[in-house]
Amino acid sequence: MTHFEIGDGLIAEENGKGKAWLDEDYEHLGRVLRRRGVEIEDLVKRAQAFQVAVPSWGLGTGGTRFARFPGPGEPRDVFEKLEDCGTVFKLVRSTPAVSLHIPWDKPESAAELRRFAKQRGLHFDAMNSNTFQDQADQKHSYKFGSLTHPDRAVREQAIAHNLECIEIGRTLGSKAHTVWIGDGGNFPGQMHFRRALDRYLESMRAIYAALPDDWRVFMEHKLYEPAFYSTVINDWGVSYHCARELGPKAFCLVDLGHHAPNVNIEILQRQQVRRRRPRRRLHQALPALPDLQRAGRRGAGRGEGVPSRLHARPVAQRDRSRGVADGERGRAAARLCAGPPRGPRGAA
Ligand SMILES: [Mn+2]
Repeated sequence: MTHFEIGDGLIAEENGKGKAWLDEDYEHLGRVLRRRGVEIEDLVKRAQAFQVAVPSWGLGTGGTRFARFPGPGEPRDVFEKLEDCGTVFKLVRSTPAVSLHIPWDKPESAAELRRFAKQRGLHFDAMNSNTFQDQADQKHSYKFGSLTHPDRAVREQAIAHNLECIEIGRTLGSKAHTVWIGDGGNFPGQMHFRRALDRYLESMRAIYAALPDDWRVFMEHKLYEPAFYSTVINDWGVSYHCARELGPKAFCLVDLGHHAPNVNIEILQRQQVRRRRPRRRLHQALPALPDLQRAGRRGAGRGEGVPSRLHARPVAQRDRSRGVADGERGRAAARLCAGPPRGPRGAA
């Protein structure tokens, strides 16, 4: 079996081709910014602090409801996926984390996987559970729901799966868990909306209780899919209500692709940040308005006291990927085009 890996030499060679232009542009931009009282190196530091986790399921061809057309060289197991994550990281320098899906990428030995990742400079971001499809060995079916299923035995199975994800994540060094459920109804009258939500909260409370103190749990809403008529966690409002009910470790996951057309997702995301952070605390911590705005943006990236995490729109429907709002994405893309990293994190 041939093994191909993009080496550091090739990357350096390709980067070298554009370096003269990059230096010229960088110097010019530095002068332009200095005229406005902004130091370019400060901006570079902040841009380099921005990091994105690559989802383990984003490295192969995604499925559609009709077919899947894999290409040559796709990773066949979780180790090959991590090798690919390592390559992505080498190329873009801003993706040191991997978001793992269980059971698709369930490791036989989480400790071994953690070592393998570490050798490539990678660590593990949020875990992701799956109660939206049946696995070969499971006792109860999720056809009619998981965490909100009327049958307690099904809910307990779904809760147990989430606890297992957290347990694997502890060994991997993860600090967060993501829950997306496909629970919903296809027809009016099929599901009792209020009781389904009650059951969701009851199940989530059991998951929340198992969460280590320094972990966070992200709840992902989705307007439709797979159910066509109603979805239990259908929008940010329901998600926010649940986060408030559960406690400070619970956050809303804002996937840019899971809203009705024309919803201004940036606004609702910022408003959620505002709701979560009382004004009093903001004023105490941040005396001046520019600082306040800056802190808000930092919070969106790192989630410090911020009730949401972003998924990027272009890959949202099937292959979920942790990402950023359009403006941020523009900046990230600009950085990808800018060649090798500069400044303090150069060798990271
Ligand atoms: Mn999503």
